Amino acid sequence: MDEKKVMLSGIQPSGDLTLGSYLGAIKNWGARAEEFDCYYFMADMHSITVRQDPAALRRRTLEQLAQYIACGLDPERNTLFIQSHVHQHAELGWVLNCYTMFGELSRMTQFKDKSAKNKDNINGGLFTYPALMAADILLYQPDYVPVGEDQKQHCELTRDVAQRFNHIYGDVFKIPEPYIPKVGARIMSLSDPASKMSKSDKDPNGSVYLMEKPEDIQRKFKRAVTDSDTERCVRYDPANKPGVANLMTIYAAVTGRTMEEIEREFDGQGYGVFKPAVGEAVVETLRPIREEAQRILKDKAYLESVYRAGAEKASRVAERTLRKVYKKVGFVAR
Ligand code: ATP
Ligand code: LTN
Repeated sequence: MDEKKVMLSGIQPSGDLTLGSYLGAIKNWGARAEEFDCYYFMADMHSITVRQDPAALRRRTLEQLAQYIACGLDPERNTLFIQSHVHQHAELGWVLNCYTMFGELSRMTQFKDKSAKNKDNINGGLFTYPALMAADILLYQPDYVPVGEDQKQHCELTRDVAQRFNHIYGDVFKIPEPYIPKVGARIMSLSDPASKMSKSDKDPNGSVYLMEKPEDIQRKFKRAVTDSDTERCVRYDPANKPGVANLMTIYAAVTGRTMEEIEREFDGQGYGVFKPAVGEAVVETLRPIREEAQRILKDKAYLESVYRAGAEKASRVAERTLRKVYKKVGFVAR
């Protein structure tokens, strides 16, 4: 029997991946392939909770797969798949909808944020999204779900739903833990350090994208909002200097240095030296990822072979859990 622990995560192909998605989530995924049995997917079914252009969604789903591989996820060691290819997600999603409470869903901050941003399309899917996310996770019985801090609430709801189900029917689901990085769990916008860096941000200067050209990345860092205090020194003080703290967090995450080391490195130097240094470190981190993703993206046959094999493996695993659930709730076996 396979004793390896299981890890699983997904990202919606609703926009181009950002430095936030990389530092908060993907960076943690590849590193663990030896130790864990890993499943990573493109959450295309989640994406349509917000209206998408069909051609753009298709293109971004494949681009995202190329970027996963370029970030170090070897398809030989990780199961990479497209959510809509594995029909068990929708099926378990429906069942779990019936075990997720209206009150719980009403408290989700992502629902509140997204419904405020999409006032003309507050659809049922946007509301019940966490039940589908719980299904995404619980189908694979994972031990850990590596995500950024904004997804902690959804992971906690997943645990509550799994515990509720287990309480009624016995041990069907493993109770998973969110796996949130110590540095980089919440990268903020470069133009507004009070809001999260996000792929659907309307302000193009707030987010840095994995596929962006080095000169554009550098320009965004040079223009990054720092703080209006008179001190103008590089010191980690998130409450009073959120812009500088965010840049320090990014620098720490890409260089592996501590906040004290960074303060020492830039001691006596102003933001005019610090900001381009952060930009340069990010450019050098993303350069190999961008180049590799561009190369992989040209090979459509390879990408197809990866997502087909991924869906086959994922489907086999997911089916085992789904069968158990169907039996427990009282569906007649076919
Ligand atoms: P959208 O704008 O479409 O809602 P997003 O950019 O907010 O998307 P995703 O890219 O879907 O978020 O998130 C993918 C993963 O990256 C999740 O695990 C999420 O927690 C993490 N993540 C996203 N943005 C950040 C961020 N700014 N800092 C740290 N982690 C992040
Ligand atoms: N909700 C996540 C994407 C997501 C996910 C998942 C993450 C969908 N299903 C399962 C981890 C596990 C987001 O919006 N970033």
